[in-house]
This record gives sequence, C-alpha cells and structure tokens, in this order.
Amino acid sequence: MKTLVVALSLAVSVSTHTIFQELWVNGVSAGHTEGIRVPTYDGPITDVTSNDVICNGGPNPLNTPLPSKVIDVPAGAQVTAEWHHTLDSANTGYSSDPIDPGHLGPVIVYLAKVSSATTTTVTGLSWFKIYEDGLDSNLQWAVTRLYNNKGKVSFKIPTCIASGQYLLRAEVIALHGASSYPGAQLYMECAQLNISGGGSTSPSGVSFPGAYQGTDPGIKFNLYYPTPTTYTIPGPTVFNC
Ligand SMILES: *[C@@H]1O[C@H](CO)[C@@H](O)[C@H](O)[C@H]1NC(C)=O
Ligand SMILES: [Cu+2]
Repeated sequence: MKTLVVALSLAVSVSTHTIFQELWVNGVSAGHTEGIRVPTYDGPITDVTSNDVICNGGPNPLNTPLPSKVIDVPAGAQVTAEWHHTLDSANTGYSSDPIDPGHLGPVIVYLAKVSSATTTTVTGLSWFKIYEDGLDSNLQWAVTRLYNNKGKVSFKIPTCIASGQYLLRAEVIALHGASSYPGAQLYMECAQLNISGGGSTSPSGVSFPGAYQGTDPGIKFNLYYPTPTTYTIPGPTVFNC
C-alpha cells in the first residue's frame, strides 16, 4: 500500500511542477517570461542551503541570456504573479496546470534591492518579505487558491520603500513530500523590477540561503497525518510600511 502511494505520488509529481513566468502590474501584463529569470526545467529546489534557492538554476538551468527587460512598477502597485506548469502549458487545459493540485503549501514573495536588476550576482542580497499566504481558517492552502485562480496570485508593492531596482522572488513551496528533509519542493523565480515613486524606507531583510533551515516547521512538515490545522510559513514576518 505504501509502495503504491509512493509510486502514484511520484507518477503525478514528476510532470506537474510549476514556474512563475508572467508578471502583471496594475492589471497589465509585462509579457510572457518578460523580465523574469525562468528556468529551462520546472523541477523543484529541495536543498534550502544551496545558492539555487535564491533565484533557481542549478538542476534547472536558467534560460539564457538572462532577460534584458526590467519591469517598471510604481510603488504601491497591485502586482500579480502568474505560474504555469511549463513555459508553454498556459491555456492548454491540462488539468495539472498551473500546478499539480496536490502540491499543497504556501505562496511567498520577497524583494531585494539591487544596484542593477540585470545583475547576475544574486548571492549576498538582503530579502524582505512582502507577501505570504499559507493555510487559512477553512483549511484551504494558498496553492489551492493559486490553482483555482488559474495560476495568479496578487499582492501589493509597499508604498514606502526606496525607488530603484529590485529582484522580486516569488515562491511556491509544495509540502507533499516534506515529512522529512530534504523533501519540501521549493519553486522560485526572480523578476527584475524598477520601482518608482517610492519613499525612503529600506526594510531589513534576510539572506538566501540562510532564511530557511531544514528543521523549520514550515519546511519539514507532514501534510497528511495528522491532518494539519495550522502551518507556520517559513522566513521572516511580512514587511509593512
Ligand atoms: C526606472 O524608472 C525611473 C523612473 O521612471 C526611470 O527614470 C529610469 O530610467 C528607470 N530605470 C530603468 C533601468 O528602467
Ligand atoms: Cu512537482
């Protein structure tokens, strides 16, 4: 029985990962994959101590050249990140697009200020969290909301942060295999932003790798038994102006 369950979950999960691949700013798309460092494969990162946990890469080589586009975003804008299973799976009606609906877990978004959003150096940055969604009081997961909303998750860019260039790291963590570490499947991509009209606040942040540990209750987590009623989203608290 256990073997069967493992075999089935492997069969389902192998082909149904996800990629953040389009950003909308106040309801206007910046274009499919435009300004986003998308990987050539949709697999997860499972080693939270690896540099691949910053903006993907490693086992999922990034599409090169990296995007030259930097997406203009007014501070305070409503921004929507859109995920799909693969770079060409949108609108195919595939039942596991935008993600396998069993890949339950949180959705988290960070920003890091950079001198140039096209920089290839992603180590050593300071990341502050601007959005998180986990398990709600109806015991529905953020990934279910993402799935039901056809891959789209919306959040606000803080009004008070300094204008300038940023990397936006949008992440899904799938917990179906997270009962031991490594097991949680982290899916993240970084978008290149130019934020205008901001304020003077420079939020303190965390480093990647470093923000997550394999022992974090949000990284090592049993999704199935006992049925979870609470979930602690990993990383720092959300920055609010
Ligand atoms: C960022 O936005 C500002 C304000 O609109 C603009 O002056 C600047 O050229 C932009 N920088 C980039 C790299 O797009
Ligand atoms: Cu997967």
